[in-house]
Amino acid sequence: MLTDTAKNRLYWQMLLIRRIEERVAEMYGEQQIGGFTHLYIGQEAVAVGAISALNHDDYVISTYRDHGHFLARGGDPNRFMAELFGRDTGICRGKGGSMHLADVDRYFYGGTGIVGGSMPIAVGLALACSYREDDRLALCFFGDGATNQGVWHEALNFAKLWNLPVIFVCENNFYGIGTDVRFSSALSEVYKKASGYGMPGYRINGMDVLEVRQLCDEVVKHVRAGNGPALIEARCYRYQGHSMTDPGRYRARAEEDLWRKRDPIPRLAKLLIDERIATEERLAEIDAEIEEICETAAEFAASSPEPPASALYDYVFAERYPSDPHA
Ligand SMILES: Cc1ncc(C[n+]2csc(CCOP(=O)(O)OP(=O)(O)O)c2C)c(N)n1
Ligand SMILES: [Mg+2]
Repeated sequence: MLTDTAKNRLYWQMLLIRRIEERVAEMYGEQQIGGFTHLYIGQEAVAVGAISALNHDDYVISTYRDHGHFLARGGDPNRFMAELFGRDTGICRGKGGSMHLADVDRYFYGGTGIVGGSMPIAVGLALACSYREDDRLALCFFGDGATNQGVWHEALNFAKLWNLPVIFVCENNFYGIGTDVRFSSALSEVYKKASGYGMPGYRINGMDVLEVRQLCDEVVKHVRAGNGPALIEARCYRYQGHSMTDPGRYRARAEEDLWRKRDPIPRLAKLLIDERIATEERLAEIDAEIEEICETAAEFAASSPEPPASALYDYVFAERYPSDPHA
């Protein structure tokens, strides 16, 4: 059973992701942010529900749609926005951008532009956990499109063969760019793919943060107890196009409207009010607090310096961090 404080926290985190991404879209329009940017709006319940079930030192690995995962892991909104602006104060000193957020202090290993690329990283980290016998696990996010990549199948096979502590979380939003999952995947019910590798597979409503959290609590316990990997398919929907440059004309308007009615944020707001955990006034205050955080983040990013030209070759090789003040 979750405490009232925990439920409030889930709400707060989902709203932060929603509002900060709305700000990202605005900043992209103003050309403050360039390059590829993939919004997570609509899918917030998956990141927040799943990551909140972890310990602080479990590993989280993400895709290019990584803003929500980074923020749900407790990443700093200022350094997040500065990274998208390509500034020196960004979480990766402006060299990663939207698709390559990483925060090693929070065991958040990124952010990758390669579809399915999160899988072998997660399995490698889980192998390290197993080798060290340190009771930690890795949680790996990916999309429905990734489940047709060769590396996806290799990763599941290896993870089960070595009985590694890794949870694979598929965010099935039914599309890989403009392609409906039914046209790209021979088996579009992703959770069933787990049986091909002898691991449990679960399907959940990814628009309900409490359902995501509850299932993840159980799966985390199961995996941490040494029972090997598991696969979760969270069915969800991205409200925007694939990336900022995609007008998304391949989806029926009626379908989009249907999923908007399932929005995870008003859903939890209603529950908080019905269960007398929060009042309308308190929810309005939370909204105002978050607006302030987004405003501060945008100002921080805009007033931060660009990386110096002398930093061009930093981080090219892992052993050399010449201009890193923390080195
Ligand atoms: C190996 C590889 N192939 C193709 C691409 C181009 N690409 C970028 S996103 C994408 C769709 C992936 O869809 P999905 O896994 O469902 O994730 P979603 O975007 O829906 O979150 C493709 C094909 C890529 N980045 N990497
Ligand atoms: Mg998809």
